[in-house]
Amino acid sequence: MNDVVDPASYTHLAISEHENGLYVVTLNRPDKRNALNVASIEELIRFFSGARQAGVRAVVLAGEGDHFCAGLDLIEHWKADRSPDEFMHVCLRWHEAFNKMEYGGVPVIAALKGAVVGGGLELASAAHVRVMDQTTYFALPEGQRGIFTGGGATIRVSDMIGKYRMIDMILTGRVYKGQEAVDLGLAQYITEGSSFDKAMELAGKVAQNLPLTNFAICSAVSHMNNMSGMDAAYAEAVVAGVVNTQPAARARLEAFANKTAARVRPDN
Ligand code: 1HE
Repeated sequence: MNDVVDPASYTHLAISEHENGLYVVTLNRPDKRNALNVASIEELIRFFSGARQAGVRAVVLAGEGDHFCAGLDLIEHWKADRSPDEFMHVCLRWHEAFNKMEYGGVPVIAALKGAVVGGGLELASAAHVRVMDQTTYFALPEGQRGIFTGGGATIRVSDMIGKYRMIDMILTGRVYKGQEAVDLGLAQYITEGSSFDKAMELAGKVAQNLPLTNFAICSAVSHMNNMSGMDAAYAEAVVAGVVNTQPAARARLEAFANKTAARVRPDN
């Protein structure tokens, strides 16, 4: 077994393999509401850096217990009494982890419940798809804690809901939940029942796509969003040149031509 997907090599993450290269990665510090300590971030970096090469085709990212993630491990941070330079490097490791998720080319579907707050929201925002349930709530309590976001909220949360809503969240501690959170873009799906079950269903579908196609979707779109329109159009043409001519796509195109492939219907 590739080391990267060996559950025994993780302490703060639980890793389980399901069919078709689907993996569930679970934050596994429920006693601490899955707060992100330094060691958890290092484990996320390790998994997401090697996932594609280890044959992972889709990931459901979940949290053990009632809450997805309570953000930065405030107790560890308080006890460490870090210097500015030390905390800058902590944040750079967070960016390393979350960039590996967003740009790594393996689809990540977050199954959200309970608190998705502070760094927990930053983590969720690095996933490609977010599924919430009726217990899920989103907040940026940094303002109240006397600190600031350091795991990419200024980029990804602003991108999801707009700069001024993000500023309001961190300034006033505003909480979003329910359908309003979906309407704003904090999640793409809300479930009556388990967000995990829905995330698994979506991941199962996604894992059937060709890996190179998923790589493009879960890497190129983010890169292109960082480019000028002209450069993004050029890069899109290059990526489509590679992806749309891949040998594995020919069988799918042929099935469409032969009328054996599923058609796109309103109830798909
Ligand atoms: C923690 C953390 C944590 C819980 N760091 N230990 N994030 C926050 O400001 C959110 C802080 N947490 C909470 O508001 C609440 O804990 C929850 C709403 C998430 C859950 O409430 P509850 O009543 O279920 O649990 P609890 O009793 O508050 O906490 C249970 C234990 O988890 C307790 O530890 P214990 O050893 O005393 O049992 C808590 O100390 C521990 N715990 N949350 C450390 N966050 C890169 S910059 C990012 C900046 C941020 O992320 S700021 C946002 C931080």
